[in-house]
Amino acid sequence: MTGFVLCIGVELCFATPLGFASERPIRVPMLGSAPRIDGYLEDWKDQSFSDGVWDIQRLRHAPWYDARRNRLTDHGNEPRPEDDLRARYYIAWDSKFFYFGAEVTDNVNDVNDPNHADKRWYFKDCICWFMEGPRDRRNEQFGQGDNAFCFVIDRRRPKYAAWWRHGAPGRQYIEEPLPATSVDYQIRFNPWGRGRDDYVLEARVEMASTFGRSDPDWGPPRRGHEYGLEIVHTDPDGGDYGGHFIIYGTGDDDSSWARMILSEPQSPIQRLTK
Ligand SMILES: [Ca+2]
Ligand SMILES: [Ca+2]
Ligand SMILES: [Ca+2]
Ligand SMILES: [Ca+2]
Repeated sequence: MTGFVLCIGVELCFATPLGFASERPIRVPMLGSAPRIDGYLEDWKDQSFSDGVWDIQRLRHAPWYDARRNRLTDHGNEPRPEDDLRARYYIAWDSKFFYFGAEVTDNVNDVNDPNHADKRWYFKDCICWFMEGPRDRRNEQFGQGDNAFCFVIDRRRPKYAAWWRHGAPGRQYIEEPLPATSVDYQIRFNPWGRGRDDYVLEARVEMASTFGRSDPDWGPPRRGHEYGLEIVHTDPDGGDYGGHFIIYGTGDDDSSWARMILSEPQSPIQRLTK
């Protein structure tokens, strides 16, 4: 007997086609005090959710890995794959905002897109948090409740560098800059003094003016609320479409995104004396 025969009702069949979306959920801690958005994560990263360093070798063993979509490109004279792109990602929440952080090793900063359009963040160095809130069991592609908060790693901070792809009731793929009043972010380059194109990204996005617009069912955040989460990190490094990490999901289908639960505050890891 196969697993498909055991599907009871439409919702279960939708919820489990990819296997990993129903794995142990990501529990994202609430912050007790609001961070300063200054490009330094030390004021909150130990209280946030992070599951360590991601590089292409680790991705290769993740359940959602697909070599066509999780990829790096070779332009000649490349460093080791892990020095082409690797990162730690951080996420937390409070009563008004989601907080996003990343510490990134990248060999080349590339934000020049030969066919630039404001919405083409995925042809530039960019980190994008895909989130559905509230999470439901419908397969949607940037429909109601789906939001992508994208940060192009551009020293010039153009208006399109903080981008919002989202849905709304009856609408998909609305593309616009994040409203200036909804977002705050900082990028700090060469944070460790070993590579001029390494960077730290620190950002916050207001929930009510984003999730509240994409889904009338959204309500102010409470512990236990369930969201969907995927991270897309792009790294063209010259040329057109280039390197991609896709973490916790397989792309735009929100039913593939990980379950994420708003959770209680978390104390930093304590090290023992022996
Ligand atoms: Ca900070
Ligand atoms: Ca790179
Ligand atoms: Ca890059
Ligand atoms: Ca959905």
